[in-house]
Amino acid sequence: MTSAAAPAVPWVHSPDLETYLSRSRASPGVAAFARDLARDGLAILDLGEDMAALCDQAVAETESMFRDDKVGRVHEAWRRSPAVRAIAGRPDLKALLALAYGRAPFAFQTINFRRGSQQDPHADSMHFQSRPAGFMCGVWVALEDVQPGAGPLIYYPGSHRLSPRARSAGDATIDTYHHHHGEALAADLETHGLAARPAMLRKGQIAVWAADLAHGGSAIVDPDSTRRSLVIHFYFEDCLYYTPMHSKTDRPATRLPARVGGGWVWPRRDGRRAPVPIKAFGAAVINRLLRRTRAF
Ligand SMILES: O=C(O)CCC(=O)C(=O)O
Repeated sequence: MTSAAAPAVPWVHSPDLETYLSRSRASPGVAAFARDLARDGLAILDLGEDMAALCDQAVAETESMFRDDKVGRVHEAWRRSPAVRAIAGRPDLKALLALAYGRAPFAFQTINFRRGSQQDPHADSMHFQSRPAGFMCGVWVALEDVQPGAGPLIYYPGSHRLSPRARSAGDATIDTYHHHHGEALAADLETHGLAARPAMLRKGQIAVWAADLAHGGSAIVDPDSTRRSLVIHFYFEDCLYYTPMHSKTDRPATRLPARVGGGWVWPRRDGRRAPVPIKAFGAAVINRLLRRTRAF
């Protein structure tokens, strides 16, 4: 650990978690949440009545974005939906993540779903990495009660403790990256006998998952079902952010993440601003312009 204010390892992944929790005087609910996240790699929490009302508002504000049946997911709906923006910026959520990780979180991406994603098992750290490692997490928000036939989110408890997920492309090329890492993860899960568990959340509940946790979407059994949900990806401040798929072991492809709500968060290394390659800067600018001017 560098200091209590900026640990080099997220507290939820630290062997000193219990000492930290007693020192930080976390409420019993928050302490239980942090322990679940440490043990399983995913923890579920209820953020109360007003969260359920915000979920209804988010559904009302985003439903028309799915008018075209081919639209399965909507990126960055926070730009048009005040409720999505409000959920991603909730002070209680940010306080919870700050306590669990020991650094200040910021949301850098939102994705809305109307139906189950049926996505193959993957770990977010295959796409989003940080230095120090592990300062990234996903937050899944149930915008309605999850029904068993609607393709619930699934996760593999304990999989976040397997060998670290991809930190660089290694031998994979950009074209083979997903296949390569998807297969390696599936083999790892089988070797360790880890089984999938469905996350049956009620409207307004959230699931927070660790960057290395294997998760995905199960098969949709009821073809008429909806499974409205919101995924928010968080990084933590004072880190270097990079994309493993474009990185070599000694050369991280640094990212310039856009903060949900506006602005960028400059990557930092050893407490100082890190250089952002011109390509990443250009990509961030183009992305911002496109998101402003284009339908989702
Ligand atoms: O909601 C789901 O079914 C999976 C979402 C997911 O895996 C992700 O956004 O990383």
